[in-house]
Amino acid sequence: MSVKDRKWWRNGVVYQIYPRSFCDSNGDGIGDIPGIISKLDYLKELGVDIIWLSPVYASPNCDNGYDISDYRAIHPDFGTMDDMEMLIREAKIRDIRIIMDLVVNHTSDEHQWFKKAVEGDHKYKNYYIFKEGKNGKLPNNWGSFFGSDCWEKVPGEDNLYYLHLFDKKQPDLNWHNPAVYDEVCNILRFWLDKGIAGFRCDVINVLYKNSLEDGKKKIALTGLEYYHSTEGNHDILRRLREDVLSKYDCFTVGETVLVDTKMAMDLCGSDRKELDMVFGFEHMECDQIGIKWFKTKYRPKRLIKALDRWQHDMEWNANYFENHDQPRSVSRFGNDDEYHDISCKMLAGLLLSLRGTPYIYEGQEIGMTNGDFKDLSEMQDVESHTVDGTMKSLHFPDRLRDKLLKLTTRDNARTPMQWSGDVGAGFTKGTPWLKINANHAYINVEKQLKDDDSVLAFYKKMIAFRKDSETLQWGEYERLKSPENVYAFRRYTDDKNTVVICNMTAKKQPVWVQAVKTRENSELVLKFSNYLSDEDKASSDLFSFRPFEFCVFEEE
Ligand code: TEU
Ligand code: CA
Repeated sequence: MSVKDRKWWRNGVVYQIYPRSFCDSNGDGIGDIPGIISKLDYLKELGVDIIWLSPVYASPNCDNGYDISDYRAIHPDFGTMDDMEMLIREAKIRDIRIIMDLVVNHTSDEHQWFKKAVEGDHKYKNYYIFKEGKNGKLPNNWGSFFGSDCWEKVPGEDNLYYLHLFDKKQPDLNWHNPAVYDEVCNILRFWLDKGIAGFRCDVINVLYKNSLEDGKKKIALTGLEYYHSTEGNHDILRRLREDVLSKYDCFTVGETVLVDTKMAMDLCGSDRKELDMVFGFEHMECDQIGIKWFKTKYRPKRLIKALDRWQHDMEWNANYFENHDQPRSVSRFGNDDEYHDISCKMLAGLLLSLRGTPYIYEGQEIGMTNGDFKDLSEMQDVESHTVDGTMKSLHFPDRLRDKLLKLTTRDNARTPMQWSGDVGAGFTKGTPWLKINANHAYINVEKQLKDDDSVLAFYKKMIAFRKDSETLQWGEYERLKSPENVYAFRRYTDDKNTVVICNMTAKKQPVWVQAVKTRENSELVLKFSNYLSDEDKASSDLFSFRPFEFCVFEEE
């Protein structure tokens, strides 16, 4: 499928900032907006066009800002509204746009709407989903995304509960109520008028619940069939676009949980007029059994298969290997030991060669690894603590519980950004809110800025290479034949053909490169690679791909 419309958000490189962990300007241990402003030049240098800012709104922080108590206020930990306006201005001066997180499946239980609702105010009661328990039990058998049930008793009531698909401090909004729709339209306008260039829309395909019946029993997310990508949800997305978003030069990327490519196309195909692109999760599931807390051995061919399916089926992709909910990609799909740098570079090359908008998560550009937590006591993630409780109640052996938590905790991605090798990692002069990884001593920005062969330098070069390449930015995609754990594909336009080959393993892999050219009298010429010495390779037919080798060829 081809996209004719060359929008800025299609060839832009996006960088996700998790504000708490990015840069602390005042020594309270928490990253903040002035800290972000101080790093804009760094981002510009890297080649970033768009920043996705995770929530900076007022919040009691039970889920680090994904529990919003005021959509129009900045959390004092992060700064003031003046700081936010300054950030938008300073970014604009550098030609960087900012998108914000839109979290409207739920609010915080400390939002004034919810407070008024539980005080009995009729108007606001209809903003949320309340239901009576039945026969001394919860209103239904649904399960939450954080691995618990999803009903909490309303304080002061005998038998009245509210629905929360996430934490109990995140009550779900009632999207059957037109007043909720109007509130959200106004919130969108408020930020768009301030110069925000779009939104990353949190769990945006579970807003509209068809009914509150008991669901078919499953190990996790019982009840999903009643609220997952419902017709009512599609309708909301279409109306938000028509009524508000289409009036601005902005875009939306939906975080759409549990969708296959068919459902994803229904959410962001250009004919649908709903979202502009979505984050799929299939490639994130390639090392798990059923649900995300059960990890299995990573096999590259599963990752390749998922990536290929999305590349092939989607009109346009939002490509990512990391975000604030996922373990670090080098610890997961690469090698965070012997082949650290080279595997990071291969993943960078791959990410920036795929068809779609690339999203880089803070720290990914220097190859930050999973956290080095001793045990749960060093983790802050509300999900990890809830899941731990559930595993305990199911009598999981201690060692297994500990192992699964370390592999899956979202704190793996949330450890403070490693700016330098100093105490505090150049992130803070105070005590960091979450433990800094000890490897900041040798994995850090300061060191990599001085090294032409660093992961950071490679990201810079690869971004620049992509920006120079018509095919990588706009070309079509086709998978090519290759050994099982080697990912080979071409990106092409009518007159240009670019071949990308990634060895996804730590073993050598033989590949007949010239066998995949499209014309008889042509040759595939090596243009870019993550290894320094490639002379021996440039003209040979049988390439022996070294561990995690990544190469781009042009057909000439
Ligand atoms: O995450 C939604 C979500 O379902 C998952 O992708 C997430 O990994 C979660 O852990 C479920 O297993 C979004 C946000 O990205 C996440 O940080 C929030 O906690 C969540 O929504 C609730 O707002
Ligand atoms: Ca701070």
